[in-house]
Amino acid sequence: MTHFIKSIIKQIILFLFCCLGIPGPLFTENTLRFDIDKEWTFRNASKQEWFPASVPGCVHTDLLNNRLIPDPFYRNNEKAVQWIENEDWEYLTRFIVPGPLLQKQNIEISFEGLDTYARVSLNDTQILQTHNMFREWKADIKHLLKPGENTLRIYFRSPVKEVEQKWKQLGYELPGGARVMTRKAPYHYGWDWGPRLVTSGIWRPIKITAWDSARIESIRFVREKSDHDKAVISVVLDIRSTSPKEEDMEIQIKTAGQNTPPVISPIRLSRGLNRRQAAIRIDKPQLWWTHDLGTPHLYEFEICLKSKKEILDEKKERFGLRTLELIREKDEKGTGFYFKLNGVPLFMKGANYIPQDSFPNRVTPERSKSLINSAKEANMNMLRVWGGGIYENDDFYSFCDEAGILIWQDFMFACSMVPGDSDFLENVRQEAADNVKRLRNHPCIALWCGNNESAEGWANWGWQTPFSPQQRQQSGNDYDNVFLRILPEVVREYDDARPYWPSSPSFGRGNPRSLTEGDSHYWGVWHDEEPFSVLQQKIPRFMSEYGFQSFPPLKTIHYFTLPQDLDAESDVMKTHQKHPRGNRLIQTYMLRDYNLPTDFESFVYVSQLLQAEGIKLGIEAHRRAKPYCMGTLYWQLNDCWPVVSWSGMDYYGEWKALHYFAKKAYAPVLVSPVEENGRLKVYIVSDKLQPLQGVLKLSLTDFSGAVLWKSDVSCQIPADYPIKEGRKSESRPFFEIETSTLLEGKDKTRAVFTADLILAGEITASNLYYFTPPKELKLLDPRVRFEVKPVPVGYSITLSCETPAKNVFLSVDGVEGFFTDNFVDVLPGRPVTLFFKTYAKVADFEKKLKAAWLN
Ligand code: BMA
Repeated sequence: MTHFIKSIIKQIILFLFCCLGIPGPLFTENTLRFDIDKEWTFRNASKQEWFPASVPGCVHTDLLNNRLIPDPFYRNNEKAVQWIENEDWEYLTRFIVPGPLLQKQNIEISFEGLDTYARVSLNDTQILQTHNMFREWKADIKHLLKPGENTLRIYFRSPVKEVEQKWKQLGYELPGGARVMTRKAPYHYGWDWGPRLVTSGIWRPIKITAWDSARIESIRFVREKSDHDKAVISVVLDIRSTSPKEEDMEIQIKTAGQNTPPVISPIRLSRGLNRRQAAIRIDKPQLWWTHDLGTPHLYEFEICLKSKKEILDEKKERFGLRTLELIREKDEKGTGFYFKLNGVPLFMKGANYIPQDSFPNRVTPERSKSLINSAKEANMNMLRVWGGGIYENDDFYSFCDEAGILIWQDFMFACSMVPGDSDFLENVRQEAADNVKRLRNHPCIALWCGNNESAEGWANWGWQTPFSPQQRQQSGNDYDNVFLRILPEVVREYDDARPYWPSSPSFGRGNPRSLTEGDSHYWGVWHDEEPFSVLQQKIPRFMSEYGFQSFPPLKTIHYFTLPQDLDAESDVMKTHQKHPRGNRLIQTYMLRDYNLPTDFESFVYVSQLLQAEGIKLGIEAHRRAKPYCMGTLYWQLNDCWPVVSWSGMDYYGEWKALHYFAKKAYAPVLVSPVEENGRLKVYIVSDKLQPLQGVLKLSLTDFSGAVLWKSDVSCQIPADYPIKEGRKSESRPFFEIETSTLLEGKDKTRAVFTADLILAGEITASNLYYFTPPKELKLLDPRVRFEVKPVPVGYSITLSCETPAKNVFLSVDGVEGFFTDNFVDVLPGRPVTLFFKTYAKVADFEKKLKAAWLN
């Protein structure tokens, strides 16, 4: 049976269903909602044949599902699918709306995401022309919708061809290239970690909403006041009324899980948009905290619009009670930059987030949830949603609300300047308003930031060189219009409680102010080949980017390669390495610290260690510099396809060595040994709000496990930021010694320093310190022993050894599961127990368990 006949039969069934007057599951009483997500077909606009399509979706995934293109992520296929961006694509569906919906006075269609240049027609009448992937587009369709079959047709013009003319007319080349003419995810055009896959399509849902007389258009919560005993929240509603005359109605607000009666507030509405508000009182309020400081408590409200006891519209929304301030106070060294959550200064620990897929429609809520859980698991309390991607789906922010993770939210501009014509500016204003309104009730959002690295590029990267003075002036003005005028205006208008920050970083590298004020991106390590140790010297107020690449796990590489591709320099591997000097930089750094691996598998493994050790060094330096430095977000948390990149987790969510290392380096209490001016110092950095008392157990052992030196230091660790005094505690060393005294008469290539912090009788934090780079260590065959035991959800594995086994990497082929720790150093007399969590029953687990370590 052809797709078309199947579709007709389904439509007939739906029609009969509706004639019987049985309301479908998508209906509330008075405001009716209907998703147009079925029976879609699509075609290349220059061809005849139609194929089934998914909505939400995109051209690439539809072509892939119909087996019309090979998987763009596999081997070199990216190159083979480039033609898609030059074509026009057409989507079509036929649908029947339920009878009751047609009876409503108002019927509106809304498109939550059309990517990008689309002409939308309903029953052969054009209803919209769209030109921004990030906006929500709406049209009144009451006069067009009919009983029986309706036809919705969306014609997408090639986003690349669309701007060719305009780009030429501009007369000068804006940094960023022609993509800057289009309000579409910048990373679709390729990035130094991402393929060029310029797709088109209906990437978010399409809905019809029908109602009589009035409906709630938007909701905003404003925290009026909150103390220990009570909080007052204003609920500000934008209600659209279409009644010709004034009408008396009421707003009713119930707080879920509270025994208090609902708040009822009478209102009078006139035709058009009405802003009305009601106040809710909460006794003994619970605040929203990041997960490291407390519970991310969320209140859920049911908000109803009623007319004469009839419910006209109802919505559920959540809100977290919290204050969040960006504090920038002048001090003797410059100007501080830190966040205060509920009055508590908070050191931000996290990473930069990019879209999880080149095709964002493929990202399920489960994938987002698991990614955010991984961030939380690694003790991160902030992610930066980077400006070259997308404003994420609502569920992404809901998961962050629940997980207690803050979001630094960029507007979607990255590494480019902008055009300045009035259409473009208006388009940007609408985009910002749509997204600020959509996201402002999420407590997780800490700040709105104008762009990524555009100010830095303009000041530092020679962008102005080819410009005439006039063009320079023009481009500078256009930048100011968007980032210093329009975006802050939108934030002020719709979300004035949140800070706006024009650009990340605030000052480019090389500008001394980048280290004394604002946020900073430090890329001297990597781009300029500076040693990792420079991260210990160039300490800014808030490090919002720094990073180093590694290869993804071999398992992931196997998904996109054939055996003959397993070489860093093969064509296929080079397609999956987007930084022009990437492999060379990895190798240069690797040679400094490691023996160059002789096979590809070891190269992959060592690349991960190199990255993890480098970033660990940076994280620890930033944390030791608290409160001068108050945040560290490395580049980057995740990937959008399988690739060699700066990520700590790959496209499949697999943890690289970096994510395991970050988890330890971000732990609430950190023990950090470091050599400074010939002295070995052991810092303790605590993010706990309570004082701690413990013992620091320090020892120096040789590679046979013999103790060469040891010392116990009792420690009174002050509470981080005692709230009452309102001051910030400094991190400081709790122990120090001349390195030469410690090592006197000992072989530093066969010695390791161990620092364990014992709190309440348990090792709460520990760290190891070696005195030479790994390549100089005299590592022998460690004779690792594995003791494996089944536990309720998986296996426990205890590793022990005779001489140090450095960075033991465990893997299990073909079994879904997760190691709670990995890449660990096992020392003689210091066994390590970790878990492989799996629901699978694994026959012969021990035989399947593989281990590798450094030699
Ligand atoms: C930063 C980011 C990205 C880039 C990364 C690695 O500048 O903002 O633009 O992918 O560096 O080069």
